[in-house]
Amino acid sequence: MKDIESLLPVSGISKDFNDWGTVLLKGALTKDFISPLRDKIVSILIDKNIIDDSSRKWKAHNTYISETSEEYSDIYKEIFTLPELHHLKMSSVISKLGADLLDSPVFVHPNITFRISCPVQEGRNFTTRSHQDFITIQGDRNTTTLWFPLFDTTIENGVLSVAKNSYKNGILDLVFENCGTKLKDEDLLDWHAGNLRAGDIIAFNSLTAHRAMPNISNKVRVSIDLRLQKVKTPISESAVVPFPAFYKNWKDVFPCHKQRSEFLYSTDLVDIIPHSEEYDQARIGIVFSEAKKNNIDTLEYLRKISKYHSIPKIANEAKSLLDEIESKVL
Ligand SMILES: O=C(O)CCC(=O)C(=O)O
Repeated sequence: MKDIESLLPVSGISKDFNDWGTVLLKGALTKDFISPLRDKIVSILIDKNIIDDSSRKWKAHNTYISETSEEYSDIYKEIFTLPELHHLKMSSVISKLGADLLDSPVFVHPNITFRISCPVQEGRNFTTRSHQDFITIQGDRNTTTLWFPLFDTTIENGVLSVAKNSYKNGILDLVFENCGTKLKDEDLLDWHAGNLRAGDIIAFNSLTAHRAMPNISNKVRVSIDLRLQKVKTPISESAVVPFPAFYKNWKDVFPCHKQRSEFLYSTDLVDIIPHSEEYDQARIGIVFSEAKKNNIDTLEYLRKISKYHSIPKIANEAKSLLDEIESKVL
């Protein structure tokens, strides 16, 4: 694996980004810019007993929150409604960075995402496997993610790793891997990772392969994924609504009119297109066929699909496979 620093732009941000499908933007955000959100998230995680109150260093308690737990839903909702999270996506700092990367005015996706990655434990390693975002995000292939940690993050702490030039070969094949899928030929890719400071950003194209390093430290890693794309390009209908498993619509996220007028903006600048399930079928098919062999490593993924998948037929199939394995094996 190569050092992430070799993804620092040399010929210009948009030129290198366009060429490599990823760049490192060092010190792109100031501590003042991210600390209001970071402080709020720290308080929530202390409150929920996920991190240790005394250290202020994100030291994890001996807990593991999986994305299918009730606890995760509560934390998700609490963080997703923080004004500080939505201020961030609406900031001119972000749209200026996006414009520099894509050489065009940009539309920032309303669905800003955050990740809470707990240290891995025996049998609980849900580290993000290698994948391409296009499968789930869809819309314009040049949709770009800005990924940044909210505090200094090391390789041991589970930083994100990206594969230079990997966007050039379209959609890549997947294989089954503990709890889900990974890219079949991931070992052939040109991976880059390294320690990041709070304020550093990794930008990558929606076809760029990326994965997280396992969090083998004793600290929780919290990071943001913020997506944006050139104006007047297609965007999937699913990218402009809040996470459907938790919210019916934006009014549900922001019941108060004042917040709605502050945090919701027009989608007129992009061209909304239907979301296609076609791209996700391969991934789900791989996991379902593994589940039919009673592989218990599929359990967490089946829980996720049965709980969150928007197509009832797929969610129901995941649920019945889950019940079957649990009755046979556990
Ligand atoms: O932070 C992670 O573990 C994964 C991030 C990711 O997959 C993304 O930003 O698309």
